[in-house]
Amino acid sequence: MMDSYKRILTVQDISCVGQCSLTVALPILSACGHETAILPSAVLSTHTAGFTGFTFRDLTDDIPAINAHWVKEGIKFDSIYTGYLGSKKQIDFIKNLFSTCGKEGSLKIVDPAMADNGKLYPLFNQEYADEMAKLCSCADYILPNITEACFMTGYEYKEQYDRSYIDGLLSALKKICPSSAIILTGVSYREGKTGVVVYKEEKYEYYEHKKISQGCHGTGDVYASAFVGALMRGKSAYESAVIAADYTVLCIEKTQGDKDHTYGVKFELAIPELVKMVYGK
Ligand code: PXL
Repeated sequence: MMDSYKRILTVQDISCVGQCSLTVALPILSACGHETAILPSAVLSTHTAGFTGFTFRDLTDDIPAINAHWVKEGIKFDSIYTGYLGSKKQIDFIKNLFSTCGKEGSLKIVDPAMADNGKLYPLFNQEYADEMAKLCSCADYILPNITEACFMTGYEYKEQYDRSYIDGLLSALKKICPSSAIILTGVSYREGKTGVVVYKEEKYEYYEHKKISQGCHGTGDVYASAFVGALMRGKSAYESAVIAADYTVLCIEKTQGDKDHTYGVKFELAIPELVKMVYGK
């Protein structure tokens, strides 16, 4: 039997240095056995968290011509996975990309990478979050963290919360994205633990795992890329969420102890374990 081989388009920025976005997504998706294609949303000298004076070239205006060329060539994808985007206008262009470049039955996966720890990343504002909410409403899967979910829904952000707060947040997300499966990350109910809620087809599941106190940049991109990689290998949403969580924890563990390595995680060192997880039964 021929091995499954999916063509995945990922739309995110190139942060030249910093282990996030495309420099993370491509190796992870390739390790999971997929063909990758890219649409770079912007080119930055580094990511925007913890670096100052970074360059930023917005590639929004290149997107319509790239999209039109693909349509002319009949180029289509099994999945379109978006991460950090460069501008509000770009979000509109991505909606068109979704409707013109997906194969029949293709999966649209949106990681609304724009905020964490109660704050939007530099360069973004509430208008951007509102536009991102509209993109999420077109997606089959969305992967917000709690902060992103709050910015998109207007739900109050809290550091301390219980299950009823998370239930309320999920209801608010379901209202704005009624046909999307939701993978809500960073849901922590007790000290030393965090986890992910998977909501799909009226069913909720929660996977709890170790929380490592050292906060690391780029783990959202590692998580989303591993999730997409596993899902496109035929794993269920919950199985993919578990694989992505276990892999992200391993990546953080491989980085712990190196106090100079704060800008990203050493995800490359855990790729052998990821491969075992995505190819295992
Ligand atoms: O998803 C993280 C990310 C990606 N790309 C850029 C970023 C960040 C986080 O800050 O700044 C440019």
